[in-house]
Amino acid sequence: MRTHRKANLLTPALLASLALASACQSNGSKNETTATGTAAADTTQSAPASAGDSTGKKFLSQPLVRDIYTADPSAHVFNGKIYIYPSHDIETGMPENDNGDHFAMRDYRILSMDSPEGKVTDHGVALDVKDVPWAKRQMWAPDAAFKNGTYYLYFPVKDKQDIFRIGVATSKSPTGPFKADPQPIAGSYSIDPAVFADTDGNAYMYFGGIWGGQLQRWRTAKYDSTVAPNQPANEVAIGPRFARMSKDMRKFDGPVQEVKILDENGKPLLAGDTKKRFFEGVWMHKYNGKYYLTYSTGDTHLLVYAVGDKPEGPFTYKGVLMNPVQGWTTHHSIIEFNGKWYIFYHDTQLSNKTWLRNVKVTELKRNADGTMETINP
Ligand code: FUB
Repeated sequence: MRTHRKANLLTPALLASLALASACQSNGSKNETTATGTAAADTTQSAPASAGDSTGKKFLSQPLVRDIYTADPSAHVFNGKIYIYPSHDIETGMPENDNGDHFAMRDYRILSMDSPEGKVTDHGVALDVKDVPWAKRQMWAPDAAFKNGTYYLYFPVKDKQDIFRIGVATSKSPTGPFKADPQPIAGSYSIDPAVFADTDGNAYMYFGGIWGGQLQRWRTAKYDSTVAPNQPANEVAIGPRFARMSKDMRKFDGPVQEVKILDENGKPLLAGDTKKRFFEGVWMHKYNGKYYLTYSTGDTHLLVYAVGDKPEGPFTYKGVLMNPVQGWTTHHSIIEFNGKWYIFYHDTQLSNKTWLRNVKVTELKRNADGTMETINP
């Protein structure tokens, strides 16, 4: 089940988090506010949920903001500043299930920081589901890009037929507000877009997620709602999708392809290899001329990575980037800032509820051979 893997503990901290959940519901204004949270090492904060370490365990980093719930952080450096495009988690009372109906988000709020250790600013609502003509529900993990003076927000949301599509919205400001195009990107489906701008000026979208992300229902060009979430273990695992972006960044320029992820012997990963195979939350970055495809393994709760020579792959599995966080989902992004590399991720430290998450950041370290150190969050 895409539900709690770890037991919920009813503690005073959890009660505090309920108060936070209630505050989060009313905190939808567009006013720019400065968050009370600070990055990584500061554990002395006094926000209502500061005792939110409901399991008593130590966390590597602290939540970046504490007055709203945020998840799926896609971070980018625009004009020397860090912008985070997260999901905005809310409490809606939807029951937990494998479709992820309990992730019932309705808008996006953008965060910014001058540095990974700096103060975090919450810029208010950047896009609301009610302002997307084709959308019905569940604004999941977004991403953003910048080109020729325009910022692009890419977002997965279910359409009126309850099928995930990927939309695009534009703004002249990295913090919005964003205006959505009247239709989703033609040919798009499933969830978790990640747009990667290569050094040669080409841009690509990676996307997809199985189970509640519906990717298994796209074996052909036609959506088939009858396909079961789990593939037979001996089948080649479903891969993330990849498409080149058009020059105007609003369309796919060419066909959507499936990305191949291979094991160390050059054989495609199998569906039964659940600690290595792709589930959701893909990200792409380039380091020393190599393409690093990082992603979540979903029901085994790992962030792992595979390396390739071209943006379209194939990619060869290399190892675990991050061990499981507290909470069912794990989702991340990677940026370089002032010569260091950082990973933005989330866990459920403030709420201990799978669907009420908080974003975090920590440094990502590499070995001389380009492999990445495993992070214990
Ligand atoms: O936030 C909803 C979904 O949970 C995302 O789209 C997935 O990547 C997972 O984090």
